[in-house]
Parts: sequence; structure tokens; C-alpha cells
Amino acid sequence: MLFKLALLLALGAAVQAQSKDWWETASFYQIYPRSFKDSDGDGVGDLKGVTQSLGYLKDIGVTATWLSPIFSSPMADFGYDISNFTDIDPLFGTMADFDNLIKEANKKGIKIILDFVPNHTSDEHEWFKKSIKRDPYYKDFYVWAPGYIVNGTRVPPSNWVSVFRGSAWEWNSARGEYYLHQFHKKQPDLNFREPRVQQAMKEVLEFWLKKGAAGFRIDAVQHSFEIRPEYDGNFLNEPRNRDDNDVDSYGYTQHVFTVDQKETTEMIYSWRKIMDDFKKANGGDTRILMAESYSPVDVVMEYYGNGVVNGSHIPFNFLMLQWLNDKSNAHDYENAINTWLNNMPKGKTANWVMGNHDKNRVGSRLGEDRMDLVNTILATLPGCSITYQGEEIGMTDVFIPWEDTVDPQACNSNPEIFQWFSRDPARTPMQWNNSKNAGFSTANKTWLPVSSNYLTINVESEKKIADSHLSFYTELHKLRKNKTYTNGEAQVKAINQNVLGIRRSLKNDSTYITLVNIWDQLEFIDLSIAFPETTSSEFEYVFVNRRSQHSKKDKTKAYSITLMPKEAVVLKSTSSELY
Ligand SMILES: *[C@@H]1O[C@H](CO)[C@@H](O)[C@H](O)[C@H]1NC(C)=O
Ligand SMILES: *[C@@H]1O[C@H](CO)[C@@H](O)[C@H](O)[C@H]1NC(C)=O
Ligand SMILES: *[C@@H]1O[C@H](CO)[C@@H](O)[C@H](O)[C@H]1NC(C)=O
Ligand SMILES: *[C@@H]1O[C@H](CO)[C@@H](O)[C@H](O)[C@H]1NC(C)=O
Ligand SMILES: *[C@@H]1O[C@H](CO)[C@@H](O)[C@H](O)[C@H]1NC(C)=O
Ligand SMILES: *[C@@H]1O[C@H](CO)[C@@H](O)[C@H](O)[C@H]1NC(C)=O
Ligand SMILES: *[C@@H]1O[C@H](CO)[C@@H](O)[C@H](O)[C@H]1NC(C)=O
Ligand SMILES: CC(=O)N[C@H]1CO[C@H](CO)[C@@H](O)[C@@H]1O
Ligand SMILES: [Ca+2]
Ligand SMILES: [Ca+2]
Repeated sequence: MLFKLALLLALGAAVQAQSKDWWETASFYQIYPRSFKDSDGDGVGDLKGVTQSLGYLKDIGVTATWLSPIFSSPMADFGYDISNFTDIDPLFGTMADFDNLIKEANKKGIKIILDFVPNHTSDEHEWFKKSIKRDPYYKDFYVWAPGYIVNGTRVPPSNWVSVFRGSAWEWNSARGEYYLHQFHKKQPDLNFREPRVQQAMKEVLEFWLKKGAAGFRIDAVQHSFEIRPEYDGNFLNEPRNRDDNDVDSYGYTQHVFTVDQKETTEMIYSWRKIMDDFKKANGGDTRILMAESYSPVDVVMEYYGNGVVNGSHIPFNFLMLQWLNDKSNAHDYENAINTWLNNMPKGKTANWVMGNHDKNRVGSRLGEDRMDLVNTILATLPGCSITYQGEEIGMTDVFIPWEDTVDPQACNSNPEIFQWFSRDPARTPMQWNNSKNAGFSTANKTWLPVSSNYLTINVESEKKIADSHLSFYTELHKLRKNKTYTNGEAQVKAINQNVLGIRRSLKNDSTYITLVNIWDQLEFIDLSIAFPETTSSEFEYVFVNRRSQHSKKDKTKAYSITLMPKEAVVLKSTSSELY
């Protein structure tokens, strides 16, 4: 009897280990709603536009999306300045449009993740207005400090600098104090040391969970807490960075008191509990947290959990995005990828990110002829792949002159240096077809200009071409659903200076090998040097990019593989004995 029970339990555990939860193998897609699809011709994308495009997302293999903010906002930071966390901005539509989006997305099996922006609100939020008036409930909702009078002049509470340049402190004459804004001055920082703020934000999360959100992507988590104030209500200066003498530059100080305070991880754990409790109470699929933070690896790894409690299901992995550039070789790729895999706590899920609305596009950063290589790598690594809208069709940055620049991070600078800061080039409208405004909008003027390359780089045209960026992406994301990819082991190795190899294997199943030639020489590869188990094995080509001279179904021996410059291929073992 006991023996039978033990056997059943063991079997149960084995079965569980095999079947992954939806998010562990998801193909995520980031939608920047302003630039995705404009349904009403005002030049700005909206929720109805997203709903209309769900079929497209399904077709290309996307299983979950995360939407940049769609909430009420004066748009000083294009939606990251929220004036009401539980209402839809009219620019994007209505609550009914949101409900409809969820309904249609559910029908197609696509999860909708919302952007949660806890660090700050808009200065037009009711909470801030009440805090200014020292309303008894709201007075400590924000980070207020008196500052100093020096020789008759008022000076800020500390030398802290905003991410968007200039002092992070703004004087508010109505309250007679400074408030902290780590971003735009229209984005006052919430005070997470005030339990009422934590409660208010918990209610925001629960509101959207009830509305059907599958989880949240948490914005700028590392900025949530600041050091505690001094006895006089002011704050300690941050130490100077010797190599930056521009007082307005974010690099002027070392951010030891304004980012990565130890309370941050505890807060993430408490938000995770909200997700888990909601599922316990209401059933349904797991609701997830994706935490955005550009913190050091050891800090980010703590977001996963501490071995006792769980944290963010997916702390965004920005290592590839931050470490790789157009000079990187295969060893650099190996290092960026394995640093994450080797540091990740056992049993957690990896994720792979190469772009978002804050960074230059992959084709512009790494070279247009590397876009398919990058998509091949992201799709064949273990865990979640995360695509920023437009990367699947190979969109590139669009030059926006100073006069037309709208991003506050760039507008806070000057015509000489704005290009270093502007995030507009990666935010231009999605290119759907070769009609007016690339099919994005019927407006005469879109909020940012459409790229001039839209006649060829667009969804409709690329669908019809077998070796387009989009066809490759779609093919890879089908391949990714194979069991070896969803459940298998991974080994990532530079085969030489120029070629990266990714081996995916699963007991009793096919082994897959991704090979990408990052540079411009012809390469002759013996696979068994990197992956000894492959000696004398035969492989079949199951994916080839435009540079390849092979066709799918071609066979090759492991010891003699030729790769063209910038070629990307996936090989599949012809027998399953390789493991
Ligand atoms: C947010 O908007 C909703 C719907 O219009 C409203 O009921 C709620 O009071 C607003 N909340 C705040 C804090 O202004
Ligand atoms: C204040 O004024 C005095 C006298 O003019 C001067 O020596 C001192 O440096 C000033 N302090 C600051 C912080 O500017
Ligand atoms: C953490 O997550 C794992 C995997 O989902 C689960 O097995 C474990 O019970 C969770 N731990 C807690 C404390 O909830
Ligand atoms: C391009 O897309 C727009 C918006 O969906 C549509 O009105 C237009 O007819 C499309 N053009 C072509 C050539 O399909
Ligand atoms: C767009 O421009 C055309 C031609 O100048 C004009 O007739 C039309 O009214 C404009 N449409 C809008 C929505 O402004
Ligand atoms: C598995 O990969 C093969 C290519 O080897 C592909 O044809 C097939 O569609 C994939 N299966 C699934 C379920 O995605
Ligand atoms: C693999 O195949 C062998 C022989 O067919 C079998 O005994 C074993 O249970 C299989 N393992 C798995 C994990 O399926
Ligand atoms: C990638 C990302 O979402 N970055 C956001 C971080 O937070 C600031 C302020 O909310 C936004 O401006 C960025 O776009
Ligand atoms: Ca619109
Ligand atoms: Ca903060």
C-alpha cells in the first residue's frame, strides 16, 4: 500500500516535471500601443487596433503580449506618467474596448499582460493633488523634503539626478517642499515606505486581475525605494562619478541611494503573493510578474525568489541587450547567455530580450544582416522569448530630427546631444502594408513618422516571401513549440570566434543544434569539438536563413559543416540516440 502510494507520488512528480506552465515556454511580444495600430485615424495606435491585430500575432506564434501603459495620462512620458491607474486613456479607447480585447484574446489563446508602473504617478493624479494639500490620508504618498536655505537661496535636499537629466527634485510652492522625481518632473515618485501606498498599489493590481489581465510587467522596479530620510527630512548626497562632470547627467552620481535598495525584493515577493493568492481564490491560469530592472545580475537573480518565497516569474534578462553590440564575437554571445543560465536559481525559467521601446532597434545596433541571427538565437534558447513589436519584420531605427523629437528624455537635452538620449527612433509606427502610413493609420500625420523603408519592410509583403524576416520568425516560433525546445536541456558554446552553437536535447527525443555565423568569413565546423556527443552523427537541416546554401531536409555529418557569412541554421539529429 505504502509502496503503491510512493510510486504514484513519484509518477505524479515525473509527469509534473514534464508539463510546463503556460508562461514557462511562452513567446512574448511587447506591444507599444501608440505605434501598433490606429483604428480611428487620429494618428495614434489604440486598443481596437490591438484587438484587430490578434489574428496576426496568433499566426506568427505569439502566445502572450505585454502592453506598454494604456492608462489615463497627460502623456508627458507617453503613458508612463499615469493620472489614474484604473482607467483607460481616451486616446487608447474605453474600458469596453479593453474588455473586448481580453475577450477576443482569450478566444485566440493569447494572454494579455499589463504594464504596472509603481515608481511614480503623474503630477495630475488625484493622490498627488491631495498630497500637495497635506490631506491627512495622502500627505506621505510621495517623497517630500524641505531642502536647505544656503546664503539665502533655496537648494534641493540632495544632489540626486533624474534619469531624464537635471535635478531629481522639484520645488512645489503650494506645499512648500521639494518632491522627488527619478524620471520626468511630471512623474513624482511614490513613497513605498508609506503602507497606504503599498495598499493602494495592491488594489490596482487586483483591479486588473479581476478584469482578466494574465499578469504584469513591472516598470523600473530598481527605482522603487530610496534611502530613508535624515533627521531633518532631507537626504544624503550620492557619491560623485569622477568621469562625468555634467551636473545634469544621470551619470554624474553613483546611484547608491536611489536604486536597488534592499526593500525592493521584499516588495516584489509581496506582489507575487498577490498573484498566487488571486489564483487560489479565483482559479484560472497562473498570473505572472515580469520585472524590469537594469540592476546587476546578482540583484536581478534575487527577484526570482530567495529559496523560501517566490518572486517575479520573469525578471527581464537584459544581459544580451546590454553586453552585445556590432563588435561582439561568438564568445561574447556565449558569455552573455551563459551568465544568465549559470546564475539562475535551479528550477527557474530563463528569458531572452534583445529590444524594447527604450533601446535602439536590433538591426540598427547589431547590423541589419544580423536580425535573423538574433531572432534564431532568441527562439531556440530555453524558456521565454520576448520580441519587441516590429523586430519580427526587421524594422530599423528612424532618424527623427530635433524639431520633431517628442521623447522627454531627449527634449530635456539639446540639439547637439539629443540623439544620444532619444527613444523616438525605435518607437515609430508598425509597418503593416505598403499603403499610406504603412497601413498603420489613415491620419494625415502620425504621432511619429513612418519609416521610409515601409514599401518593402512590412507585414503583408513579407508574408508572401519565403525568405523574409517575418517568414523566418514565424517558422522559428513554430519550431520552438517542439518538445525538445519546451522541455529540453540547453548547452550554449562558441564553436570558434565567429560561430555560436546552441544544443537542445531531450531524452529519447531529437537533438537540435542552432548554428549562427556572426561574422563575414566562410566557416568550416566540426560540431563534435563543442558538442562531443555528436561525433559521427547525422543531422538534417530544419531551418535555414537567406544566407544559407542549404535547403531544408538536406543532410550533413557533424564533422563537416560549412557556414556562409551571417548564415543561421537549425539542425536536427536524424536519430534520437544522441542524448
Ligand atoms: C479613476 O477612474 C475611475 C473611473 O473613471 C474612477 O472611478 C476613479 O475614482 C478614478 N480614481 C482616481 C484615484 O482618480
Ligand atoms: C555663502 O557665502 C559665503 C560668503 O559670501 C561664502 O564664503 C560661501 O562659500 C557661500 N556658501 C555657499 C555654499 O555658496
Ligand atoms: C514557489 O514556486 C514553486 C514552483 O512554481 C512551487 O513549487 C513552490 O511551492 C512555490 N513556493 C512558495 C513558497 O509558494
Ligand atoms: C493597408 O492597411 C490598411 C489598414 O488596415 C487598409 O485600409 C489598406 O487597404 C491596406 N492596403 C493594402 C494594399 O492592403
Ligand atoms: C488630409 O489631407 C487631405 C488633403 O490635404 C484633406 O482633404 C483631408 O481633409 C485631411 N484629413 C484630415 C483627417 O485632416
Ligand atoms: C517540430 O519541428 C519540426 C521541424 O523539425 C516542424 O516541422 C514541426 O512543425 C515542429 N512541431 C511542432 C509541434 O511545432
Ligand atoms: C526512453 O526510452 C527507453 C527505451 O525505450 C525507456 O526505457 C525510457 O523509459 C525512456 N525514457 C523516457 C524519459 O521517456
Ligand atoms: C523599458 C521601459 O519600459 N522603460 C520605461 C522605464 O520607466 C520609465 C519611466 O516610467 C519610462 O520612461 C521607460 O520607458
Ligand atoms: Ca487612434
Ligand atoms: Ca522611487
